[in-house]
Amino acid sequence: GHHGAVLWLTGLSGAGKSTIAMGLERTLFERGRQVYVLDGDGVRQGLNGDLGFSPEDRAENIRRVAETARLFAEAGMIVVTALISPTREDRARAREIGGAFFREIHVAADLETCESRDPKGLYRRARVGEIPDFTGVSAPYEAPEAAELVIDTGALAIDEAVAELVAFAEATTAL
Ligand code: GGZ
Repeated sequence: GHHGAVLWLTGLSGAGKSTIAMGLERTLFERGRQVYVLDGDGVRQGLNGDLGFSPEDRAENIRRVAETARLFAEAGMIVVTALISPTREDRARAREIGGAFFREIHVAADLETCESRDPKGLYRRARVGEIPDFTGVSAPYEAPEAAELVIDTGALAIDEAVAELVAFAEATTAL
């Protein structure tokens, strides 16, 4: 059989969290698994539409997504979250909420790589002061020290990164 999980992706803006989360969702769906992606960008349009990017608001964003993810995981789904979740403290709280379902996955690309990609032009705008408190530029990102999985999206192609995540998800949710 199979059981639920919370696969908690953390990493800088532009590291590829959403892209590989969607790749995982597609692959697992094709294999008949129940999988759902909770994307920071998406939940900030609805459930967390009242929250900004202060440390307090990020903490609340992360807490709500962790609680939501846990509900889905309890129902047997594989939940993939894609939030920057920049502080160790906030991720430790998410881990507590997720309990045995929780797996931390560092989507690791260094700042230089993410900034050179800059798919939405946000780094450029952050550098000229148009976006305050931007993670990696004017707000901190604390890399995980003991993630269950590190995916080097600076070096891997998208399909290779997705394959690593798929293998991890299959292994961690098989009974
Ligand atoms: C970081 C920001 C900011 C600031 C807007 N800092 O790459 P994106 O654009 O599409 O995704 C990022 C998203 C980050 O939201 P999260 O919910 O993942 O963040 S956290 O876990 O810290 O709560 C980015 C965009 O929102 N964005 N302003 N100041 N990212």
